[in-house]
Amino acid sequence: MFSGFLAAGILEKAAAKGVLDIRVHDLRDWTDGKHRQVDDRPFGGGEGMVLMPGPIFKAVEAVRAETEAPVVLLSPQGRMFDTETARAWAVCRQVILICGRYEGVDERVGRHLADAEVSIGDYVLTGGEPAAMVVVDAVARFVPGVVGKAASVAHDSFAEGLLDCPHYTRPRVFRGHAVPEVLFSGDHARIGRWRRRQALAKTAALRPDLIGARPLSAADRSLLDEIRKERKEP
Ligand code: 6GU
Repeated sequence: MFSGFLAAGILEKAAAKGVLDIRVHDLRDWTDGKHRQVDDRPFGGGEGMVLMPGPIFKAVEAVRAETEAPVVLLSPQGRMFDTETARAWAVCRQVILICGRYEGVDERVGRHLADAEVSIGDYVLTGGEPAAMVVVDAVARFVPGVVGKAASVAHDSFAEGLLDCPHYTRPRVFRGHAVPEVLFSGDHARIGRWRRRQALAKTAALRPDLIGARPLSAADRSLLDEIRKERKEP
């Protein structure tokens, strides 16, 4: 599942440059017995199988190279993964991600091995692997040297707590839809204000929760007031 993800694009280039080193481990390498069993039936009965703690503890103990490396269990029961968490993990020399599978993971993994339990959204995946790829990608963007221009990370959606402003390229008119005139004005201060206003308007319309989440500058507050008046809202 991971080979295509790691063999293309920005992550592959980062690995080739030596700024990123993503390793994938198979829990079955830490099992005993010829069946290399990683799961068993749930105590108390019920549907499905549960990942046993033994192979997971052994695997983490074997791959841990930094005593302070955060150990993260990926599960739909976790705290929501966000940009702040991505930034925090990007400065760690090692992060260990455990992918849950089947009906679940023995509770002792979350309680006594993992430092954090993290979910990528309110939906259930068949396993933690796609979630691990999401987390790896989001964290990698904050690792110095991974994204070409540090400025492109600094201005992305959520970097400043707002959704990103719209972007346009050629052609100037596409199927009758024209690019906003301001972008051809050559007035970079005006373009900057327009972009900020667009970002604020989009965030207020689609993600009002983000607007309340952090303090806004006086300039942002007056832009928001304008936007709200135009939308005839209180
Ligand atoms: Cl981290 N794992 C699984 N299995 N499902 C999820 C998830 C994680 N985050 C959201 N849904």
